[in-house]
Amino acid sequence: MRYLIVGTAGHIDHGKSALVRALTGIDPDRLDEEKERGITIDLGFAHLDLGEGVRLGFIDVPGHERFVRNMLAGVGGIDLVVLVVAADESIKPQTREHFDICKLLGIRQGLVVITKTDLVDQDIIDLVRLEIQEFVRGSFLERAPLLPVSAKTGEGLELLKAELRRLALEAAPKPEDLPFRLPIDRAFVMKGFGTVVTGTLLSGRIEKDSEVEIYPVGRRVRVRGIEVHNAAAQTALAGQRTAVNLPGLEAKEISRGMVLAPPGLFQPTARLDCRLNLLPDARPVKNRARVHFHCNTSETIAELVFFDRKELAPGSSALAQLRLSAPGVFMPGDRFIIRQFSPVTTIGGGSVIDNQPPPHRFRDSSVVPLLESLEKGDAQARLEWLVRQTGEAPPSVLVSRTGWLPPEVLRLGRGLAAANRLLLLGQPPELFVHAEYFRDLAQRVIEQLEKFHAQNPLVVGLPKEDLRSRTGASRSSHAVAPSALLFNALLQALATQGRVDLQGETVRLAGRAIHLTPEEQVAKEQISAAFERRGLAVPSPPEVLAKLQIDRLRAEKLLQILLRENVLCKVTEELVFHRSALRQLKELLVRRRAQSSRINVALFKEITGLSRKYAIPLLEYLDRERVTRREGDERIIL
Ligand SMILES: Nc1nc2c(ncn2[C@@H]2O[C@H](COP(=O)(O)OP(=O)(O)O)[C@@H](O)[C@H]2O)c(=O)[nH]1
Ligand SMILES: [Mg+2]
Repeated sequence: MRYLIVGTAGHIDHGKSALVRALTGIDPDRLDEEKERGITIDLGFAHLDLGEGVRLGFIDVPGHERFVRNMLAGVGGIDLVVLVVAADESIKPQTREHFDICKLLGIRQGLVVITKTDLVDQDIIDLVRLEIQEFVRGSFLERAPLLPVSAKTGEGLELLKAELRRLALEAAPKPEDLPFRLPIDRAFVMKGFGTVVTGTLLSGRIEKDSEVEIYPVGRRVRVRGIEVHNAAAQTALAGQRTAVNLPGLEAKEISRGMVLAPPGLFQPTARLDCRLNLLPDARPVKNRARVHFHCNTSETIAELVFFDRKELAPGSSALAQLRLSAPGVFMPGDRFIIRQFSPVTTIGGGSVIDNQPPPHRFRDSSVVPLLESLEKGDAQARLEWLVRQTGEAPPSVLVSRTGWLPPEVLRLGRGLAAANRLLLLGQPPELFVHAEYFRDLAQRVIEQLEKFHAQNPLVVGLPKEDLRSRTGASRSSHAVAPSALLFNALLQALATQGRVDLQGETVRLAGRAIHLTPEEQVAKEQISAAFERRGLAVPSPPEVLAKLQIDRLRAEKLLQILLRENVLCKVTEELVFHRSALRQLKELLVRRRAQSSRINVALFKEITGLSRKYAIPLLEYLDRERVTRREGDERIIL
């Protein structure tokens, strides 16, 4: 079964709605106001079974220039366009605007219908035919069928159906192997039934009873029912006109432009890097111009920022960033339309290249070529480019940035890993890392360590976390520290290569030892001696350091070295003892145990000759060292 969406296009009153009704038997003008005034205001829907496995959904659009924004909400999902031109009026302004929109949206197939042929003579029809041929020259409709019909007499309708069937069988089907995406074009409440949303399913499939998320508001709901072309269904497939019943929602929570998609899979964004094409008859567009942005069924205001120019000339094309005033879910490849801010006319359109661009340095000359490679590359090249752009990325981010299913992202990632372009860290892969970034980071780690050792000859190494924050990304335009997962893998790799030594949380260059100057050597011995000489009644460290010939900072470092070498031992923040004094104290207690295994503070003070200031911290130290164990006011010597 082939499901395709046919959209009408053309000037008001040229017979679009009448044609849909004549073909399908369904009146697409469903609103009371539309029926009363005889004009189409909002989108209308109908469907037609053409046999041979072809089912068409029709989206009838309003032709009035005031309702182009409604037209834009419908035209995003169409596969085939029926450009309608009335025989008695020929080409009019919205014929042009609608056709421009179809071209900008990259619609590839369709046909032209000359309607109301019953109102004119054959030579007028021939004249209109010539005008249309001129009008579509060089476009995707250049070689398309051009069919005269009358919705009133039915003349030409059978031929039109045959051509639609032929085109439908030729058309490329919408992708089913992507996550589902249903841009909402209508939301309403049905009494006793709850909220219903409708749209054209752009990709994937929606199952009844499955959970969906409403983007960008983040509401999650279970699908209670599905209708495809007005018949209840278990599943809706890509390309089908779909109605979804969502229980427990207020109609006002949901509106045109929101998107139904798998829960948690996508990330709404308000910034898009894109290719932008300006229509030949538009006015030049300045950098930072505000425009109306229409994509799928959504509409918002956007600011245009160019990378390489101050202004875009009519008829030309450029890369640009769009900054949206409201976030939405957009995928690379999505087509959009821009309309001038005021007066509102269609001036251009384009396609999304990057839906989550990192902050660029806008004058950075590498941005444009990189975006161009992302625009042109195949799936694997694009995935690699996205990872390269930020250096590292979890698969979930890549799903959201590509719009592909997680297994597909993983499959392509594994291919790139096999080609040594990426590293996949974690099991199952939690992180994709670009191989060049990994090498750059390794280089930076070594450089940072060299710099650190040069500046701190008296320190063994750098704490891991400090080193990580000093190793910001060099590839990307913004310096972000590598993630802990990546950084640990990096250090492991460097350790395996014998380039760094890891000692707990400290990292140093392999083989790097501390080199003391003769002056420092002397000072170090003086510190050690100063503590040793005083036994347990030690001086305070600042007092010792103040007496040295070298500067305070280096003296502090020497003290640290002595502590690390276990020559000195820190018992509290203020009290540092020489190892030998502590050893003697322990021996004293062991001897004491021969007499009695119990000792209290007073006795401890007596046998050591120490004041309370030293006695209490030392006893607590002995407890920690399991030389003694506290029991009430006393201690047991163990
Ligand atoms: N005589 C004649 N009138 C038509 C034909 N198609 C549409 N009309 C009339 O033209 C008017 C506009 O038609 P409608 O379908 O609403 O145009 P739309 O604005 O393009 O949707 C209506 O009064 C229709 O009855 C046709 O083939 N022959
Ligand atoms: Mg109409």
